[in-house]
Formats: sequence, structure tokens, C-alpha cells
Amino acid sequence: MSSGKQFTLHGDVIGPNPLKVAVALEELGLQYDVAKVNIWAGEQKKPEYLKINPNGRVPALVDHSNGDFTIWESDAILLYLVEKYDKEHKLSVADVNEKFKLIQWLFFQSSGQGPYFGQAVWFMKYHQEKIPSAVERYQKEILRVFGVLESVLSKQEWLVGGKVTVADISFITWTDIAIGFVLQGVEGGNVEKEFPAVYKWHQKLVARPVVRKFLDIQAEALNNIPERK
Ligand SMILES: N[C@@H](CCC(=O)N[C@@H](CS)C(=O)NCC(=O)O)C(=O)O
Repeated sequence: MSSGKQFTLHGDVIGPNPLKVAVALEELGLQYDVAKVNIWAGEQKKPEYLKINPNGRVPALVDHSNGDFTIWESDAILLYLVEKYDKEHKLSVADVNEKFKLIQWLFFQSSGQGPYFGQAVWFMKYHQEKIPSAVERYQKEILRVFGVLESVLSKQEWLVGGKVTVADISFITWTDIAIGFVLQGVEGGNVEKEFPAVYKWHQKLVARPVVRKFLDIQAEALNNIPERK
């Protein structure tokens, strides 16, 4: 905590939600320490962590240069970072209308992508019973969400402002997991073929060196994940 770095990222630099925060911090050149929270051991539900994030999930971010200001929910963290520390609009937009478009996409990610994609993984991998209809429901929702993104990205390169922003970055991890795992073998789930603009957009994002670095760290960690408690 007292390394002198500006931020502490609680959670990790991997996983659908922490990874995007680590990407934004590094793309913006901000210095941070990671306080690891082992979600496989249930540390996110322990009283010490609940003081930081009462929702008991990762990530959470503490900004030591702002009186230890603490914020959780990955997309709220992204908004905080660009509002306060992206004056040059490297990952954000200047125009107010565009800013609300960016917020719109973050809301869509956190309400439309995150939960559905997350539930698909839950029912495919972790739920104690096999419930094919639940798996099918969430896989179909993924296809629907990709359909929404395709309808927009087939007409423009990025979600907002004609440039990469935190809106695009917020979608990376779940899109990667959907392409690499959840939609494998699903009818209509060949993303490159069925949603070519989404696929191209995602490939451009994962080619960014900072994104690639964290996805590689994540891939390595996933090989060593214990069974969830
Ligand atoms: N909407 C939250 C979701 C956070 C979330 O679900 N994080 C996962 C890890 S990626 C977690 O903490 N899982 C452990 C648990 O649910 O107990 C966000 O975007 O930050």
C-alpha cells in the first residue's frame, strides 16, 4: 500500500472485469500496485475486502492521490480514470454528446454483455447441474449482443468518437472468452463468419500491446486455475 504508486488495484490484472482496468491504467501511463484478491478462495467475501467493495467482487480501485478515493464496478472505474486523468482524450472523447454515447456503451456492456456472457460461462462450467436450456438461453443472448454490436460496427470502426476509447476496451475480455470458448460449436456462433465487423474490431483491440500482454498473463493463469469453491 505504501509503495508510493498512485493507485491500488484490488483484485488482479486478469479476469473479465479487472483486466480492463489494468489495460486502462497502463494505456494512460498511470502507476499502480495490485492487491491480489483470490476469488477462487473466496477472499472477495471477507470483511476486510467488503470494506473496500461492499459488493464482494473484483475489481476495486483506490486513488491515493485523491484522499484514498475508492471506486468499484469496472466500468465506473474506467469512467473515473478518463474523467480525471485523460485530459488529452487518449481513451475518451471531448464532446458532451459523444461522452454520453460512451457512457451508453459502458452501460450496455455492464448490463447487456457482462451478465449474460458471465451466466453462459457459469452454466457451462460451474453450475452443479447440467441445464442445457440455461446454457442455450445465455449463448443465444451472446449472439444477440454480438448482433447489436455488428449492426453498429459494420458502419463504423469504433463504438464512439471514431477512435478507440474505454467503451471498446470494456468489451474485450468477455468477447475474447465468447469467441475462444462459449460459442465454440454453437450454431451461428462462428464470430468471424457471422459477425465479421465485431471480429475485426476485436482483433484490432487484442493486437494492442498492453491488451495482448494482459490476455497472455490471463491465458497462462487459466491453465493453473483450481476448482472453484
Ligand atoms: N459488474 C461488476 C462485476 C464484477 C465481477 O463479477 N467480478 C468477478 C471477477 S471478473 C468476481 O468478483 N467474481 C467473484 C464473485 O462473484 O464472487 C464489474 O464490472 O466490476
